[in-house]
Amino acid sequence: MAGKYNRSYFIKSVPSLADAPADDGAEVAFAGRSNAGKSSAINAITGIGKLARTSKMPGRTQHLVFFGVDDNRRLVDLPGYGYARVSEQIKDQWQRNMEDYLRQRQSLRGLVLLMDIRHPLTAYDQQMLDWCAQAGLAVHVLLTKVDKVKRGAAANALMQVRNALKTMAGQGSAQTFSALKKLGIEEAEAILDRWLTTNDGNGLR
Ligand SMILES: Nc1nc2c(ncn2[C@@H]2O[C@H](COP(=O)(O)OP(=O)(O)OP(=O)(O)O)[C@@H](O)[C@H]2O)c(=O)[nH]1
Ligand SMILES: [Mg+2]
Repeated sequence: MAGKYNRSYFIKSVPSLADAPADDGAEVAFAGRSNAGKSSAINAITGIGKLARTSKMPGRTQHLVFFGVDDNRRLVDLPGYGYARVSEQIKDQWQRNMEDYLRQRQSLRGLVLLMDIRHPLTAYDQQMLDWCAQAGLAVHVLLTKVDKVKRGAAANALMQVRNALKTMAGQGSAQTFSALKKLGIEEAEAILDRWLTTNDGNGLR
């Protein structure tokens, strides 16, 4: 059902986990290489065009950005990685931030991992998958910008990623996605719905 996320709102943008909102309720995070389309995907799924800031210039912000879906549920736009021109110091900081977040965040129900369909499974993507497997965290891969490739190439990339996910200990799934053409929104929403439904069976209305 469309429109479940359309009342989402900005909560806060923080440089590290210490400043994050209270760790209660349920949360889903969006991770991926800089420029993969994390912020665009959040905007497409919520249907709120300028909720998350998008940019043609990768690697600008290293903040974790929290959005409320309602009082108990959040979406998080994580810092992008793999941008060559950031310093080693920032890369180290990113690693610490991500590991802390994935290990410590109690309310985290699953990770949406975005990969540009033209360059899937980079070393950093693999590292994210490994961390999720170690943490027993569910992962759903969005192969973004599917509007940029031909049907056959899209199918190949999807197969390649699904094969990589099979080797993971945790649960993993994948789909193709386009924020631009609004492709794959309902499939992605269904995953969020499942993850964000709390233990008392209290789903989103
Ligand atoms: N063609 C096409 N372009 C897209 C799509 N999604 C995002 N983009 C473009 O890709 C660029 C990066 O998108 P963002 O959503 O800002 O990427 P991000 O992952 O949030 O990047 P960082 O915040 O730097 O980590 C922008 O120019 C978007 O317009 C898509 O589905 N199709
Ligand atoms: Mg972004």
